[in-house]
Amino acid sequence: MGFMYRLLDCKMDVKSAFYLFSPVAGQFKYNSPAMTQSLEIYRQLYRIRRFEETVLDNFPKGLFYGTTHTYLGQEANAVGVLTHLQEDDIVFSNHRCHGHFLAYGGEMRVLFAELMGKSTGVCGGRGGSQHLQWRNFYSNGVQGGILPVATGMALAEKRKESAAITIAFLGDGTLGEGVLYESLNLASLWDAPILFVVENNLIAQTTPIELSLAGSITARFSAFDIPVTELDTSDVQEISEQAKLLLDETRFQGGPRALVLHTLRFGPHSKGDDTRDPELVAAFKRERDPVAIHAPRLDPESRAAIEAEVDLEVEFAFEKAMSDPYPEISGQWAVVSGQPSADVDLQSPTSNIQSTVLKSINNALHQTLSHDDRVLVIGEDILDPYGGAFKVTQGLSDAFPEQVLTTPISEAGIVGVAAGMALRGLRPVVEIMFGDFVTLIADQVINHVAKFRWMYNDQVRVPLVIRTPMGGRRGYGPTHSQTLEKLFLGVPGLRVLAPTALGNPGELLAQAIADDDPMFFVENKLLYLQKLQDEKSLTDFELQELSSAETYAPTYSLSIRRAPAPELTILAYGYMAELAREAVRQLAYAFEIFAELVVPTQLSPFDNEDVVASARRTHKVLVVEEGTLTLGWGAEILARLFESMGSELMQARRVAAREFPVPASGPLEETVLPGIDDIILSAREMMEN
Ligand SMILES: Cc1ncc(C[n+]2csc(CCOP(=O)(O)OP(=O)(O)O)c2C)c(N)n1
Repeated sequence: MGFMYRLLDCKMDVKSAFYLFSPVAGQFKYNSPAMTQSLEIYRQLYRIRRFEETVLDNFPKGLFYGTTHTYLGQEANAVGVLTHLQEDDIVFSNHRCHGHFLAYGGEMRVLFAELMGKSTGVCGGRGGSQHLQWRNFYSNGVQGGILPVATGMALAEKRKESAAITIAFLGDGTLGEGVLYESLNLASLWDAPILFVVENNLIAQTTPIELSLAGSITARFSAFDIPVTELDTSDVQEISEQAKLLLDETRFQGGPRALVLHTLRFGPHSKGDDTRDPELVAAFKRERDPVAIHAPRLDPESRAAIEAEVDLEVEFAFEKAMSDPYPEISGQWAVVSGQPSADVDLQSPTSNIQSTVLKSINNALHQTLSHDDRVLVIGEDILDPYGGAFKVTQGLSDAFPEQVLTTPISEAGIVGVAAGMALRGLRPVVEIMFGDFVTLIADQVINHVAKFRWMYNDQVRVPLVIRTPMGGRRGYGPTHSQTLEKLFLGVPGLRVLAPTALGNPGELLAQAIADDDPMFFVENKLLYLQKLQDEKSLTDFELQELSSAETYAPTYSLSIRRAPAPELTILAYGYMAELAREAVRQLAYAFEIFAELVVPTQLSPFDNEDVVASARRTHKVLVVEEGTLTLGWGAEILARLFESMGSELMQARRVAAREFPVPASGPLEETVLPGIDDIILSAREMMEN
């Protein structure tokens, strides 16, 4: 069957939609459906060409923000592959995304507007050239990071039993990123319906492939048992033909596929940064121009008509975008105070005071898994009978084998995959075995998970929870004992929660799972076996739940029963709140120093009000944390208190870990980590001053 006839099979919903709404639609008289396809393909190639030329021509005029990575010379790849898309299929693109976006069916005007930073842009001017989201099209500008996310999307669609498949684009330079290989492993292990398209243009920014790539490109995919096809052409027909076969295989047989396209970049990497010999680039243009290769297949009249129409479309789109307004930002970003999603049937996990923090969290996972099949628990070694390194997931995989997924040791890959699943409507809960390994997920959390909602102009949600045990005092040594949540405090779009033994930690987790925004849920290891505390069990204390912030994450206040009014505010979270409670008790009974202990369960974004209210009563604040002192949570809180209270805050101090890696030896660890005595000493010194 010839190429033209194969094309007849393809459904082009997105593009036909574009065509219907195009300002130049309906002006053609087509001879046959095959000819229609050929013309349409030329239109797509030429649209990308003209769009990108216009961008490069106008950049020096200062009309666009940031930078651009044009798709000149590579047009046949996007058009050849995406011509076979079905309506629900997903495309995840990279920094060089304009061609993919236009071939997906995106309008020129919104893309110009996005580059110009206008409110009518694809993402309202928030994303710019590299960060686009429209329908099932996504792009991000961090090399490699998109690949687990795209894999997760494919897996989500598979789980939902939709027919949608995912296509992810990457360049040859991105073959150097480790997270790609985590993604290929997961995609192959879990049979993700995804096509990886490598566009090998022989150069990454200014680094030629000889300096960046060892070994074979195709062998990289074969090593993971991913069938791979290689093409060295700029002919859209050849690419389209192969892509159709691979996409059909992915769609109907399942599992990942790879297409390696050897291609050539005609323009600079971004704007004025082409380090290649101009003669070489000129030769590329002479010999491998996708537009020139396809053009002779059209009769000259139709071709001229298409070109005239596209030229008009470019002009019209550019002018419209130029006259569009700029966006504005007003107020705070809403994720400061999260609320559980309305479409989640939130069953409050029961809290039993005989229970421990661990049982409470485990119980919440049981209940959410049983009530909502969108909830998945994903992590390393979490299956029964082992049930996770700290046993938090014990019993889950026996009860919900389909919803509990054990993974390879691939922290970034797991979080990326879960992010993709969350973007497509699932509610994954990822366990990172030790909090120390969150360093490996930083790119996923900071550049993907936390950014997606805002960067994509509020068009998406990422209901993802990342749980992890943090902290020392178990003798695990420098890489298994740290308190690293400060790395994620103040990341816009991410909420950091830390349960304590107070109240119902399981309920806090259930609410986090029901929330539409991403959560980082920090569980201190030493809290796991602590009994839950309530007013009855805390015989010495009055316990109050403060509720000035509009969030389900409570802040607690503890003060000694029937004691004089507190003269000092102590602020602590997680396991440090347990130590601080004992310190408050001893301060009262041994030294007649009365303190109010304030215990937040939401660390970031942090709502000051409850602490300020307490500090206005005591004028003295001591902040306790298990992480290192410098630039920590306590520094931020005290800065905020000074900003709100000025000289009304008479004394402020921090108790935190000393600036060492956490040692394994017990006595050394005790010296480095803050303890009850440190809190008492600081409190006494403050009161003596
Ligand atoms: C993680 C990361 N490192 C570096 C960059 C800067 N950067 C942007 S594009 C690029 C080259 C990418 O090369 P390749 O994957 O071959 O794609 P191409 O630009 O050739 O399309 C680099 C280094 C980035 N965006 N992300």
